[in-house]
Amino acid sequence: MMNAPQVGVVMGSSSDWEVMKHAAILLKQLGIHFETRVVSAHRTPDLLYEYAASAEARGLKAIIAGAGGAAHLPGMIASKTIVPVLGVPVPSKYLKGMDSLLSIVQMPKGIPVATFAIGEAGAANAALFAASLIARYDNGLAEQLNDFRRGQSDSVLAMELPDVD
Ligand code: RP5
Repeated sequence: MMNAPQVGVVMGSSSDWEVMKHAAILLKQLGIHFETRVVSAHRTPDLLYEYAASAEARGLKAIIAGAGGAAHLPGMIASKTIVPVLGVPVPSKYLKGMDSLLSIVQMPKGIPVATFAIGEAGAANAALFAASLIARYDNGLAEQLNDFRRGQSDSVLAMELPDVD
């Protein structure tokens, strides 16, 4: 079980990967074991139920779920598991992800989905949030997160602005 995934990164289509890979990149950077899957709420509903229903027993600590359009994937996964679901609205062609955002964030009372920003920032922040959840019980990871924050601060402190002509 040493290398069992702690975080699931799921998305409605491989076309979501360009956004969702930013969650995977950060999880990898932090040394968190994760798995990636395409699970479509409306095109593979049986797979969705199986994935969500088995998540807790498989040891997942968080599920990052990204989808675009009528983005019911995060909410439907949350309906079948008490593992925390972190929803990432993927930008859509016509409504630019506003549809995805509202579909994910407006969960009716009783089944929560934590909702992140539209696009890459949301995917990256969902990974950092999953790391924060796990770090409550993992001192090594907590230290890594603090290092990450320090690195960010250092890079901003080192920023220089151009002179005016
Ligand atoms: C959603 O429909 C997916 O999450 C994706 O964002 C969107 C388009 O899917 P594809 O037509 O690219 O497979 O289910």
